[in-house]
Amino acid sequence: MAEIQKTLVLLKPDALQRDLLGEVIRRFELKGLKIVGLKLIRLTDEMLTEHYAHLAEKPFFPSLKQFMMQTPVVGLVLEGLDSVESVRKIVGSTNPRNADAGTIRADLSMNVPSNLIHASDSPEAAATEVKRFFKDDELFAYEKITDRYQFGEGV
Ligand code: IDP
Ligand code: MG
Repeated sequence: MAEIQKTLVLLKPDALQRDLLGEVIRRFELKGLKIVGLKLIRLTDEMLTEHYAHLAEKPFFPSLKQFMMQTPVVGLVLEGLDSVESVRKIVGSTNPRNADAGTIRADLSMNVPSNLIHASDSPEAAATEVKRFFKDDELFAYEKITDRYQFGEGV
């Protein structure tokens, strides 16, 4: 049974530098995901050490953190049916050269760490990551006239 979920997306410094913020957000809008949180965030070393804890032992960890601090990132919270999995599918796999055509990473990028986007990889991670980057009063609940088609039974 599908459920309405929130998921956390970060548009990385390469998306900002390459003027792709609008294009990437447009892809999520076209899917019908609802933007319930949106802001610029200046990431700190401390935030990144927590966020990328699973990569702490990798040789590229320091340069990954440097990359993520080059400019502010755009934080997005997207709501939709099974949005965690849907967003990961639209984003594509980590290495853009292996990602399926049609995904954002495959269509618009070709390198790591510059693969444009972070997206939560499980409902548990999404809950933790939304809280990590957004305060409760930065999340908005509102109705769109399309909700019945996108989230309901379409009648
Ligand atoms: P994900 O972003 O697809 O979930 P993770 O394995 O969680 O992938 O890695 C987080 C981020 O770290 C990647 O999106 C990418 O920017 C960077 N990264 C992953 N592997 C490498 C690597 O081998 N070299 C440099 N950067 C990497
Ligand atoms: Mg990840």
